[in-house]
Amino acid sequence: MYKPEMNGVVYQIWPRSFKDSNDDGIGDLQGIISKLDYLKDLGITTIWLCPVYVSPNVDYGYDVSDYYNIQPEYGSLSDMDQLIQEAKNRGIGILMDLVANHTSNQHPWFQAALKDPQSKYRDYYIFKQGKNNKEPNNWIGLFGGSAWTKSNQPNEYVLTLFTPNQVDLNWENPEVRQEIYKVMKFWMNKGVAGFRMDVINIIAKTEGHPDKDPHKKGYQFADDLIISLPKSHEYLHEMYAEVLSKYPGLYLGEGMLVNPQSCASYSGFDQKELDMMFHFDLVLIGCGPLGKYDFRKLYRWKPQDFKSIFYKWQEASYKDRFWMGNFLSNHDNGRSVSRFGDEKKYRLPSAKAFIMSTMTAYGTPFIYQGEEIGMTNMKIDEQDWKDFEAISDYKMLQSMMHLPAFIAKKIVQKMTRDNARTIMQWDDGPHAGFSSVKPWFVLNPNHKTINVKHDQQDQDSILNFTKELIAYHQAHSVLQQGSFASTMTSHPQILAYIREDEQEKLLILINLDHKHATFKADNYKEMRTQLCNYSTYGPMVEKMVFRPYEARIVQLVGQMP
Ligand code: TEU
Ligand code: CA
Repeated sequence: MYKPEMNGVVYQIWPRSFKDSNDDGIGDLQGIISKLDYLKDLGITTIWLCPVYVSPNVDYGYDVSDYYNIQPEYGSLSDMDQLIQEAKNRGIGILMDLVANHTSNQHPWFQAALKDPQSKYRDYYIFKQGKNNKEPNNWIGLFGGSAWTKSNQPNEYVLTLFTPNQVDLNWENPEVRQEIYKVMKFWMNKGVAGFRMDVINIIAKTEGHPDKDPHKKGYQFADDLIISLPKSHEYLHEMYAEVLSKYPGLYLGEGMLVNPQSCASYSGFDQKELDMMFHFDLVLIGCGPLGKYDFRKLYRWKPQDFKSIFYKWQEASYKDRFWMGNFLSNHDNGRSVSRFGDEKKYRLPSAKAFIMSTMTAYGTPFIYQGEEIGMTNMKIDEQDWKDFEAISDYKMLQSMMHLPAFIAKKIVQKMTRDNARTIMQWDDGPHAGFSSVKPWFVLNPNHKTINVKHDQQDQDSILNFTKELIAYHQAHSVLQQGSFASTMTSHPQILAYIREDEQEKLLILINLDHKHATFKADNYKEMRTQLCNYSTYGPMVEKMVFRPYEARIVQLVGQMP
């Protein structure tokens, strides 16, 4: 269903690396509060706050051991109350991250299940007898290895689709569902503006957990045995009835391996489930079907590949009336300027160009911390790696894919989630203004030149262009709820599309390449450039050459006779 909050601009914060307020080298809630004026000035309307619940931090907060309290290193419940209030005072809503597919194995529910096999909490999780002295089935874990972890009973396992420390909740159990709804109401009553829901489309698993392709050797991806099952919709309809319909807010779902059809049922306007979904087809561009560490396509892609994915999702969501959150980087995927643009010669125009694609697309735009200043990936030394997925896949690439270590390392350094978790670069100081002590994680040496303070003082900076884009998006409803139509679809480099409503018609033109691009404009009476990512630019004329990564928002006035 349409909600005004969907017209906003969301800024994603991964708290551990955002801003440290008490000089322990770790980002925290007071640090975020100290940056709310910066975010207000940027023009964002909503913050998606990655998990800050109590957690052993095996997966940095996505392994929750207490949904009702704040991880002490991030602060306290009263800090959270203050953040919610201070943000509200600035017209900014806070979305919490609902991690409901699994809990940490340190959660009291799981600890009780281990202690007493008769405990009611055993049915909160998916315990299963092994088969022929092996795991109950052949499912692969999403971070490598088996999807099952031995419990404390002989020949018994528990489902752990992610790390072995993240135990999948049994959503079949109505008590589990009620527990999650209770958590949601607790935080909504505290004034949060809604939730981003972690891997929400895999909360249902096929009855009996059968093998996937039993004739195949080795572990197999459970795929259609866990992805977007009909029961997941039953659960979300119940969640809608019990929580979402009673607590006005913004509810977005992260969907693993979703497609336009499944998203139409998760975030379709009339579905009574979620307000929007994320897909990962763009951030996984150039990867094989098994995700970011499937290197078999050598991570190669062309502008046309980006265009076809972009058009596929934009046309489907507009035509079939479902809503998406548009993003090009987040805490799980590399920095967008490194992943899609050119972090060296054309860092400025390319960072701006890709932010423009997000800001002008049909759906709600998301900016990830640091994306607004064009922060880049960083070649992180192995001894500094923190990302469980990367460390686990580094071993898998060598053991299962038989890659030599140096190749596996190159792949990890390119795709690791750590790239997105380097310390936020506020200024050129020794710890980039993040803290006055050595931060918990690596800081990109390029913070000397790539930082907020520098960008605030440079009219032509990525930060100032992002600010302009956000202001333009917020001032032009055509970019919020206007129609979407692809155009120039066969052009090899330029991503072009039209957004239109009763007030105006905009043509967005983005050269996705580091090479010049020529094109012939359609026969419009007048084309007025509204925004361009190059500080100097000529007028729009019929036949034009676009510079590397040149991007424009053009207002179209009247058709030629
Ligand atoms: O991520 C799971 C997931 O679907 C992503 O890893 C996605 O496959 C990837 O971004 C594609 O490149 C969610 C959280 O975002 C992640 O941080 C957690 O580690 C994971 O769930 C388990 O909670
Ligand atoms: Ca701190």
